[in-house]
Amino acid sequence: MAFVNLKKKEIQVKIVYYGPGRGGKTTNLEYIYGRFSDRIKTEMVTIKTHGDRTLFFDFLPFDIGKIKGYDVKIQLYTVPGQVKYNATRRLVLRGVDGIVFVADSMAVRKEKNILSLKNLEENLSAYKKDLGQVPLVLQYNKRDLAEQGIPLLSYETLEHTLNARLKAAAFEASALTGKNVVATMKKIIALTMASLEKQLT
Ligand SMILES: Nc1nc2c(ncn2[C@@H]2O[C@H](COP(=O)(O)OP(=O)(O)OP(=O)(O)O)[C@@H](O)[C@H]2O)c(=O)[nH]1
Ligand SMILES: [Mg+2]
Repeated sequence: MAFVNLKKKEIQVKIVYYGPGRGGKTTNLEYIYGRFSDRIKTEMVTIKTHGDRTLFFDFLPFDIGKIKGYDVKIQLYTVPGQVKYNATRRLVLRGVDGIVFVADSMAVRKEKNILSLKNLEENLSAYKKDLGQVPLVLQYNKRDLAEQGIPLLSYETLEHTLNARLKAAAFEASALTGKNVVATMKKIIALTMASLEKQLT
């Protein structure tokens, strides 16, 4: 359940971008920040990076207005995708309300996507949460690389390997060009808010 401040009539909604290292999680948040910088009053926070690798997390907060008299504050987070940072990944998942799984479409990353999704399920189970129950959107990122002749997993293969059981909403995207980045975000916010509204009533 999201953090509800009854006194301030405010709800904090936590959405986590999860996925394998170098898949494009941070790039998603950077694109969103760039697109909506006029509406996002606070700065995007990047807690420690080494080169362009996330060592801790990224954090992007913004307001989306009122629902049932409550001010809704969306907080987007990314986890560090590198295998060795699992303790941090698990910590960032604490209190999560919705998840975007950013898969890397590159054919060479097929196994990494599968392992990362499995790791997500394991880490959620530490909080007694089931991936089938948490609002979830899959994003098949880096579709733009097809133009450079880089072998990509087809949409069908990605659906089959990652989404056969979950049957979550899925978007083909490019965090670099911005294709479907906002659509992905809008979908996860809509699913998460619908789920929270149910819990609030
Ligand atoms: N061509 C292309 N490159 C991308 C895309 N998304 C991300 N990248 C590049 O892939 C690299 C890794 O992207 P990040 O956003 O840092 O990946 P991450 O998932 O945050 O990685 P970790 O922080 O290590 O977990 C960067 O060089 C990005 O510019 C995309 O859609 N297309
Ligand atoms: Mg990152």
